[in-house]
Amino acid sequence: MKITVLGVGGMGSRFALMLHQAGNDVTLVDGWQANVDAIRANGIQANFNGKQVAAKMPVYTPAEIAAGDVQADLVVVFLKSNQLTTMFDQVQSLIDPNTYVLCLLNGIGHEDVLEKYVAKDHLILGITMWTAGMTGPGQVELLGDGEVELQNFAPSGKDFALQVVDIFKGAGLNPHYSENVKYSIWRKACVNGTLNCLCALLDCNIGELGKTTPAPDLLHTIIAEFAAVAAKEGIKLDTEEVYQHVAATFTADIADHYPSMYQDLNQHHRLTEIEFINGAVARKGKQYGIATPYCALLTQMVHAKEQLVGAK
Ligand code: NAD
Ligand code: AOT
Repeated sequence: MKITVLGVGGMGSRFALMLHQAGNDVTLVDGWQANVDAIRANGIQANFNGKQVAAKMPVYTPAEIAAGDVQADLVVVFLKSNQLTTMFDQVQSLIDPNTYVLCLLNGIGHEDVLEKYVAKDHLILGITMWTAGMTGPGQVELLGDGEVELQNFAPSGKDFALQVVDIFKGAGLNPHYSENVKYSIWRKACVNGTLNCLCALLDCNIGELGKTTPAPDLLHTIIAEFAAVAAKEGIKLDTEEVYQHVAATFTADIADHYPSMYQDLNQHHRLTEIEFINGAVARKGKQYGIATPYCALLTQMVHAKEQLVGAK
């Protein structure tokens, strides 16, 4: 299977590296020229659980994709939510009627964007508990372990989704076939809707957040808002199970992790995915007549901080 990783930041580098190390045919596409140049010169360079590794794979810019004839059986997307439309507009030639697209991005509603570029029966959705961080162009830190949950968006995509599960298993990515990926996506959105914005605003990592006395109440209240909105979309979140799932990260290996929104806002002064996480819940809450004051406030606070740090 020819695999293309679209978006070779922290997570794209992790998945590309692990799939490549397992012997798969992996091609990279990225829109950050300095990153493409560094990967072309030195490969993806990673601190992989304390061991320095480097791996070279073919790498292209979106303009090179538009001008060439690179094709993929599977496109694994690891862009930021706010980059999806711009990038897919540029790389449409990568996706022919046989190409499947797998989206493991954090956030809610990415299928609405992706359906414009790939047929529903070639769309695979999911979430991942792996983490990653960029330390410079072509350089990433890949610490700890994680897992993946995925499912075909339309019933006819199941055989291909199961093939992806097998390939990911071979690469040590700990995949599980999800029987209800929408539930998985909302459950993961609760992880990001609590940890990402709170760590970014409070300037701390997950473990430090967990040691503060307001943390349990903050988590419960935010998760309750996500659950009330999800219920309107037919997803019944088990709020206590979700709370335990999020709170478990406070003392797990992942406690030292600075969530991607912290990395974007506090380290790299980049715009965040808040509109696709708490912002999406606040918008949907308004639409359904459900009060979501914490999500609305957190969204505004993150936007205020984006402006204060001059995020781009
Ligand atoms: P990332 O920001 O590292 O990379 C995404 C894209 O942004 C890549 O194309 C990258 O080249 C580009 N980029 C990165 N830094 C840039 C810079 N300084 N200037 C210009 N372009 C730059 O994103 P990520 O952390 O890999 O996240 C991808 C998706 O996975 C997101 O939806 C995220 O929420 C999700 N996710 C992230 C983590 C994590 O630990 N990082 C964990 C689970 C899920
Ligand atoms: C994370 N982190 O999803 C992953 O950084 O965006 C992120 C992210 C798994 C468990 C806890 C946090």
